[in-house]
Amino acid sequence: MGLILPPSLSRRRLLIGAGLSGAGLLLNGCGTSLGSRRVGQLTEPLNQAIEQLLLSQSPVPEFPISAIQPDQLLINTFDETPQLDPEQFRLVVDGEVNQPMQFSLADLQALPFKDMVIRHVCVEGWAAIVQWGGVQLQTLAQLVQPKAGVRYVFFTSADGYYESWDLASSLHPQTLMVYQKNGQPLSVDNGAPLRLASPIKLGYKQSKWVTQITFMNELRPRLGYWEDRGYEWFAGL
Ligand SMILES: Nc1nc2c(c(=O)[nH]1)N[C@H]1C(S)=C(S)[C@@H](COP(=O)(O)O)O[C@H]1N2
Ligand SMILES: [Mo]
Repeated sequence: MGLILPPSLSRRRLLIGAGLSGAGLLLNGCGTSLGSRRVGQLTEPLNQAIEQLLLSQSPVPEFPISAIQPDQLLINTFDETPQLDPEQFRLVVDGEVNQPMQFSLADLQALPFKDMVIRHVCVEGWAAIVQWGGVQLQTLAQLVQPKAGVRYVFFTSADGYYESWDLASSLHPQTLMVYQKNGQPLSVDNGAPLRLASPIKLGYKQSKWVTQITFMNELRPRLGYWEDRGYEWFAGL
């Protein structure tokens, strides 16, 4: 199944907006650095509250490639590691949106690519400088068009893990859904096919094996796997 686009947003328009030819995109779906382009240039305006958020957030300073610490990122998984077939994988993006969609890995790789070198910080007392590569969550939001009342985003993972984030943090320019780590395809242990990565939240907010992203007006009843066991919900860095 291909990328389902809303009627107002043809694939052609998306490609033109992203500055790519269709052929170039098919041959080289990732690796083109279009991350600096404002999402507003990509499609039509979102609702006003979201436009406001996109304009108000400035990026956290990143590290040079030479600062990456490939051996410092420890695997931290609460239970069994799920094995997802990347060919069958679909990311569902739904909830309080005008246009629920689902994305194959190829669909995600055809969207504008962004990478970043940031510090991952686990509350258990370790940290690692990592390069992550994928798609901005704000790009996905742009496609599904959250309704005016949306304030939270809920992430469902294949291992039973779950997380919720405030909308502003979710739409931060460095909050990414990633399929690459340190320039390589993401490993299963690190969350393949798709995980969250962001420099503005602690490690436990960064869900691995994400299969569903749901835009919501209300937060409760479930906050997050660790939050429901006493950890802080906002978990900002
Ligand atoms: N689905 C899922 N996501 C998860 C976890 C998990 O157990 N399951 N652990 C979290 C914690 S506490 C951390 S520190 C990071 C670790 O990511 P890594 O294993 O790729 O280093 O993943 C986070 N995301
Ligand atoms: Mo963690």
